[in-house]
Amino acid sequence: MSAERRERGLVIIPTYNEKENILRVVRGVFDQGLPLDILVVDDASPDGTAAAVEEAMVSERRLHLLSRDGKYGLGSAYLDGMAWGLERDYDFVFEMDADLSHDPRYLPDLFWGLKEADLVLGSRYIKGVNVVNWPLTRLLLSWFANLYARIITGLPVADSTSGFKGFRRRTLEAIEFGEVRSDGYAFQIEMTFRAWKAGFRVVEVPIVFVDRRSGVSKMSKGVIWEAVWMVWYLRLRALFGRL
Ligand SMILES: Nc1nc2c(ncn2[C@@H]2O[C@H](COP(=O)(O)OP(=O)(O)O)[C@@H](O)[C@H]2O)c(=O)[nH]1
Ligand SMILES: [Mg+2]
Repeated sequence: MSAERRERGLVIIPTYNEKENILRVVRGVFDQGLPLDILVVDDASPDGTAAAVEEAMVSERRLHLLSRDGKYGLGSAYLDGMAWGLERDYDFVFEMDADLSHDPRYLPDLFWGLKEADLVLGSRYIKGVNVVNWPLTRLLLSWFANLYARIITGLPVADSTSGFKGFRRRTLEAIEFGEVRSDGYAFQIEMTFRAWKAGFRVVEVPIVFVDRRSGVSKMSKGVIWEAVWMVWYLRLRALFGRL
């Protein structure tokens, strides 16, 4: 690899029924003027999200689509997308929601953050609380979930459940995808925990998270319980040197 080669990134956007949002996010990402491609990982959305993406791909070479034949969950969508990215020569891989909760204008902060770090988290809780339009109950749940995860796992970050983040290639290469157990919010905690335990440098940059205006949440109550148990699993595995 030559030293002059410009580093490139892949933004993975998982979708399930995001037809109303996806092309706006795609546009917002490309508008940042960064050397980024996008991979949409769609789980056979009944609303035709994949068809909308395919149509846009005709005039946009940097847009890619991975179509899966059923709804297999967010964590597995990301892992499939990450494997796709690692098979190609991307230096950075980003995670981003399709519902405009993650404003593309923060991508430069994540992107440039990766020049210094191995994992950069877009964090809602480092400069106060930066969440817009969530009911108080959901905000409290998220905030306490982060406190709980921090206490149980020791992971020194303010927002371990954030799904807006970027990995350096070597960080992902060090994680054994077949060992990753979780799928919802716990997936975010688990990936960050594994990277941190492997000795990678994790940095947080502030973002403001805005709840979706179109479409509905795809997260079930089950993903909360998954996270409650998963942090103990991670702590115990790490304690016995199995991570
Ligand atoms: N491919 C895929 N994407 C999913 C799945 N579940 C959620 N998503 C996407 O993951 C992102 C976050 O989900 P969302 O419903 O907004 O979760 P919330 O913000 O926590 O309510 C969105 O882009 C969803 O379309 C899934 O099973 N498969
Ligand atoms: Mg959302």
